Amino acid sequence: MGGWAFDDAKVAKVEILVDSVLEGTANYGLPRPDVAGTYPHASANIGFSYSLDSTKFGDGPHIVNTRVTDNSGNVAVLSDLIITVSNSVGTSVWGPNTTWHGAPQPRRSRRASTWPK
Ligand SMILES: [Ca+2]
Repeated sequence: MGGWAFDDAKVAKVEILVDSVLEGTANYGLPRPDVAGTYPHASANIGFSYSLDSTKFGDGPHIVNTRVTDNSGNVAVLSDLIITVSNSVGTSVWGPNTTWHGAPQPRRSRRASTWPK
């Protein structure tokens, strides 16, 4: 899964939560030149990606949140992303605009959020 986030100063870390529990830290700093078209003041490398191991979760709906912390310690939790896990059928499962690792389709990214100033 992936998205982007930027701050008025600097993003310190992007974390992924599943059902309100910290799952891990996303890889932040990927190039997202497309965002600059909408937000010219955004820096270039504001993308993030995270590979979520769906086998850690039971089948059914789960809530994914992205938690962004800036270098001043300010925290923002982005809006809920509902995903549906279905490990039993042996295929990767998609949430809205979300790409799981191992899925046959090319990566897509969702618009995570703009950062509140
Ligand atoms: Ca800030």
